Amino acid sequence: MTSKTEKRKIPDQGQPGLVTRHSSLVTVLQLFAEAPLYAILDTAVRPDLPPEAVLEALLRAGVRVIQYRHKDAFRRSHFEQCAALARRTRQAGGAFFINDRADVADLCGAHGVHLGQEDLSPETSRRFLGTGPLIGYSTHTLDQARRAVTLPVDYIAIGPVFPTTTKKNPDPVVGLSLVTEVRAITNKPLVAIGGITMENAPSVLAAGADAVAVIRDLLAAPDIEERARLFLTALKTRSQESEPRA
Ligand code: 3NM
Repeated sequence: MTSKTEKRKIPDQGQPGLVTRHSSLVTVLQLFAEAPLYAILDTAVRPDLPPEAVLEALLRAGVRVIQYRHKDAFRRSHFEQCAALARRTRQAGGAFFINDRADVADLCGAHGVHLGQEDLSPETSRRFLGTGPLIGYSTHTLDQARRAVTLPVDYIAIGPVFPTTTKKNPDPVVGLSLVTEVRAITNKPLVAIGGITMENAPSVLAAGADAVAVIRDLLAAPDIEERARLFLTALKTRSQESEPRA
């Protein structure tokens, strides 16, 4: 059996905040600059579709950062599925995250974990994962974001920006103004989430987010690949108009 220490020697998990793409290393911010759409593959939203098919559609469209969101029991089949999805995303030059659980992300060989405020803390998750894997962290207030800036996390999420029907018991809507306020306090990659649609997504980047995280407006589309392409076209047009962030 491979020990944890040996596993840490795998080159693509050996440096903090970096993602292996073919033979080169890129940061999550570079992936967002290429494709500012963070797709969340929520297993409860499209139980009719195999996650493998959804992932392929997203990768074909050019999405580079994908999260697997599974709020029910994580069975052996989910581990096997996520290990395969992580490998496939890595091959395509992207980054694959698992929600909530650093241990599960580690076991699946994911690029990282996305943590909520109620999950194992970023500090403890970092201690468990070591320096290589990426950690994303959800925040819902300016105070939480201020604290997140000081934590060993690779990106900060802020939301819900707009009302959402996807998350159970969402926090109060924060609006575009909080995206701008959080942008002002950090250079960490900033992801906005909650009720984001193709129509309102450009305004979210304009408010200061590096990427928009989307579930329903992507997954509920009759053609997910086409929807993701349209999203990216709308977002790239917007980001080309603005100055790159220092
Ligand atoms: N987290 P949709 S809002 C998973 O505010 C999640 O942290 C949120 O789904 C937060 O794009 C949310 O369908 C749901 O609104 C996002």
